[in-house]
Amino acid sequence: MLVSAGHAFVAPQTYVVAVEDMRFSPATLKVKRGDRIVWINKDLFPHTVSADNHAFDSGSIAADASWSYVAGKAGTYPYGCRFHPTMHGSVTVR
Ligand SMILES: [Cu+2]
Repeated sequence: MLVSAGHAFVAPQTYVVAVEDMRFSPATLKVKRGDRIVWINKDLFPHTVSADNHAFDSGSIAADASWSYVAGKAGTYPYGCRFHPTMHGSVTVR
């Protein structure tokens, strides 16, 4: 176990968000800076993962494909799918 200045070092984690049935699941996610988030498109048509403030944008994710992003600046990032305006999610970075 790595210890730095008396604080336990917490290794970056990977979180998976399924994109399925026109939904992001889980729709809300809390992560730490440096954590990786992987969106996996389980639908039969493309989706995007596009932050409202343009902090990240996957572009088109084909069926059965995935896209990942490493969380940067702290904050809350609502996002959606540019192809389907009813799809919404949110990532909070601590
Ligand atoms: Cu979509």
